[in-house]
Amino acid sequence: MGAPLPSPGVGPPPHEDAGACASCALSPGSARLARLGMDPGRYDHVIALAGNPNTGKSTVFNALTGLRQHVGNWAGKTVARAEGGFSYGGVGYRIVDLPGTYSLLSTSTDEDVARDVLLFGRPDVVVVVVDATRLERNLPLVLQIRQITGRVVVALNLVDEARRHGITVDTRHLTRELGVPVVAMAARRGQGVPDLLAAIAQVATTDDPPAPLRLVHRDAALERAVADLAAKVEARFPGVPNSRWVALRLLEGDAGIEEAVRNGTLGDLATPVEAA
Ligand SMILES: Nc1nc2c(ncn2[C@@H]2O[C@H](COP(=O)(O)OP(=O)(O)O)[C@@H](O)[C@H]2O)c(=O)[nH]1
Ligand SMILES: [Mg+2]
Repeated sequence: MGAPLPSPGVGPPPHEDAGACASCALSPGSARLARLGMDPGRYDHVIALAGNPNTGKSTVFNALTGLRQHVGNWAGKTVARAEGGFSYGGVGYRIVDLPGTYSLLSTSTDEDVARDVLLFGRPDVVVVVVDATRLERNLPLVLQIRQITGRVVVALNLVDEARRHGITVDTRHLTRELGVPVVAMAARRGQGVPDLLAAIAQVATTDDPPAPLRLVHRDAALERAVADLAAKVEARFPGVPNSRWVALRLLEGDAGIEEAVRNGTLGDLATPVEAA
């Protein structure tokens, strides 16, 4: 385990973005976007880009940063993350393209990296890219992430593909159900990018994000055990985010989390590192 996010506010000031989009071939709604490639300069907010494999995460990443990331370089825990930046409305964003993951309850190394960043890296916004043609397969991850944070934007991607299959998704209904913005996109064509940027800006700057969804267990004994253990985790690792989640994983016998508690690295994860 070990993939905390960089802290904001590091580096030189953001590039001036006035007029930068004259060359960026996006619709007028995104005229305040400046793609900053790998060098975002100083940034105000950190975005984590999550989602199942093949949902278009890297395509969204490239649309926002101007980079040409094909697949995230996440072959192992030590490999550098795909990171880039953009500025929007004069605000600097650093964005981290996570490896594809189906679940935060994962066992594979790649999925651990995504899980660690989402659970312990404290991103300001999590953009979850979902495949509109396979919504039922994609929603479990969205719901798991919603249990961690309310600072979520759902990028409902591949709506062009869905349309071809006669599938339409009621984004307003989904927004209501999930309690966070859902933006329809066909990222490969740049469609939906202006709406995505607006949603990211709104979620990044709100002082009052929706509360994380909280699953309360009907079994009183289990609920007590979770609360007890969560309190112990907090006492041992002060300030660790998502102690309830950690407690649940421990009760379920998650070997990775168990080891992180035993060897103390869970505490390291709670401290976002400075940017390189
Ligand atoms: N039709 C369509 N294809 C897309 C869209 N976005 C991404 N793709 C394609 O989906 C595949 C997976 O995209 P990629 O960004 O690598 O997904 P990732 O694995 O989530 O990073 C690639 O072939 C993309 O060109 C979209 O909006 N519409
Ligand atoms: Mg990718």
